[in-house]
This record gives sequence, C-alpha cells and structure tokens, in this order.
Amino acid sequence: MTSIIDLRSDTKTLPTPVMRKAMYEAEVGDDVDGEDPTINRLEMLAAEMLGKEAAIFTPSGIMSNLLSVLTHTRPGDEIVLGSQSHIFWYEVGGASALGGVVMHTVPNEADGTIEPENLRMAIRGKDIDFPRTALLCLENTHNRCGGTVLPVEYTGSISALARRHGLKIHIDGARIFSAAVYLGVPVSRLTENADSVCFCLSKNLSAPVGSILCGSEGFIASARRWRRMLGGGMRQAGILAAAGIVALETMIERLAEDHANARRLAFGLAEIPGLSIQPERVQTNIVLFEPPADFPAEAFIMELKNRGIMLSYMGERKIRAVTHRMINSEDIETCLEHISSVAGGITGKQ
Ligand code: TLP
Repeated sequence: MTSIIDLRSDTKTLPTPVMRKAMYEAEVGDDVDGEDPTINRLEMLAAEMLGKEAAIFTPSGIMSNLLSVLTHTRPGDEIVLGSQSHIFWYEVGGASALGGVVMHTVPNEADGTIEPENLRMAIRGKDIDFPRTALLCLENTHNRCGGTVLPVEYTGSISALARRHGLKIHIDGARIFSAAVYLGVPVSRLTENADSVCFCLSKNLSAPVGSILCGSEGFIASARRWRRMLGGGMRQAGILAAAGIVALETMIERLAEDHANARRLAFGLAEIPGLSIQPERVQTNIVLFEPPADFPAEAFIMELKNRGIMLSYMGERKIRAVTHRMINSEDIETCLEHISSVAGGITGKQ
C-alpha cells in the first residue's frame, strides 16, 4: 500500500508518544469547579507566554473565537473583521447566530492585513441609527491569505487606531506561534496590543484537542461563564490539557521545519508549468496555488488523492497545502513529483 501524504491541514497531526504518556499520567479533577490541576497549569503557562493575566482552555478554536465575541460585545453590536477571516468564512456564522452581532467585513490585503483607512471608514459614528462598533478581529497567521504573518509594528498601529475609536481588539491566533517563529520574536510581542487572543494546541503544535483564549482576569471570568453556557465545561479534561502542556513546551521551535518544507514545496511548485503561485510570499506552513487553467481545483485535488497526496479545496482556483510535523522533506519531493505529473498530464493533452 502506498502511504498517504496528508497536506490538507495541520489539524491532521497525531499526538506524540510523549503526549500520550503525559495524558495517561495526568493528574485531573473537575475543571468546571476549577479543580483540575493540569488544566490550571496549562492555563497559567499559556497566559504567561502570551503576556496576559489569565487564560481558559476550550475544546476548539471556533469556541475560543466565539467566547471572545460573546464576551466583548452585546447583541446588535458590530464587529469589524477581514473579508477573508476564518471567523467570517468558516465558523458557521456563530458570531451572528449566537452573539447577535453584525459582521462588518473590510478587505483583507494579500498579506492578511487590513488597510487602516478601510478600518477607519468601517467604524461607525454615534448616530442613533447605527450599531455600536465594538470589536476589531485580526488573524495571525492568516489562513486564507496563505499563512501570512502580521508584523509587530502593524499589529500595534492598527490596534492603536481601533482603540482610539473605543474598539476592543481580538486576535485569532490559531497559528500565532508560527508567526512568532517566523519573526523570531517572543509570541507576547504579537499579542501585547490585543485585549484577547486565542491559539490552537490541536494544529501545528500537534496536540489532539483544544485551544486557549487569553485576556484580562475579568475578561476570562466572563468567558468562563459563556463557555459553561455553551456546554464547553469539560470536567476531567486535564487528560487533554496534559498534551497541551507538552505542545507548548516542546513543539514550538520545530515549527521552523514546517516553514522550510512549505517554502521548498512552494518553490518546487513554481517550477511546474501551468501552476500559478508566488513562492516568495510563503512565510509559514500554508501554501496556496492555482491549478492549470481549465483544470478545476476539485478535479486536480481528486487526481492527487488517487495518488495518495491529499490537498484541500479553498475555491475554484485555489488549492491549499499545509505542512506539519508528520510531513518530512522527502514527502515534499514525492508530492512535487506527483503534482508535476498530474499538471503535466493534462496540459500535455491540450
Ligand atoms: N482551521 C481549519 C479549518 O478551517 C478546517 C484548517 O484546516 O485550517 N482560526 C483559524 C485561523 C483556523 O485556521 C481555524 C481552523 C480555526 C480558527 C478554528 O479551529 P477549530 O477547527 O479548532 O475550531
């Protein structure tokens, strides 16, 4: 049997043997009552690393983002977010359905940023007819923009603008440790201007389950009530948090390997006739490219799946490959050979 090279997402990473051992041995208690020592340790460690007062362990990135919106806003408020943001595209409309907020999108530039002028124009004045603009949501790294990194200076200046108009700032930092590794700065530099930030343990950091939301003590106390209301109080979930601690302690530096593999993949793809890609724009572990003209992305992905290479569909002309701990440099070469043959097969026929 040929082995599968799964580049669909870094969510596909399996827990390491060290994680499984830590999970087996984890000391646990009832987290709904704050009695799980392993969760408490994970939350303290995460808050400290991100430079925030407190943190809460949640089952998923989506729940972390939702708790943040619910805690920062009231029904009828407006949140400003990028048109390509995960919260807008892939979170089942939860912010609107459950938080009652209007999602006011402004264009994401190709690098995942939002132009300050576009933010300024989106912020409402005090007219009685307007919803209150309550929150700016940023995303770092930016998934649909190809894993792009928001620099420290940009995050500072856009946050300052939002804050001058009374907005709170949330960062969806599902892969924020990739941004920190890329920039070579402590992750707390990327979060210092935000009121809240979440990140995922279950993606590039290889833990099986869970995300963390960080913020002030008061913010996290409110988020804890919302998590309870949504049914996210998980009792002896220290079993899961134990893997999260291993993730934070041992899985961050190695992200550089994933970034190097992504760049190798991107530059390799750039040499394949018919594909369209800007390899120099690849900064972290996400690679976006276009299939050959007249080769629909779905069909291209299916051809590769038949050869054991799994990619994901991001739009009619957009295919995504994500590198992670379970992909090595040889896999990248194998993957390039197959993609080249699939792309060449079709363009050759024309
Ligand atoms: N992203 C997933 C899914 O869209 C399937 C992926 O494969 O990239 N914020 C960002 C920026 C994300 O990329 C994701 C997941 C989430 C939030 C949500 O995390 P989960 O899936 O744990 O709820």
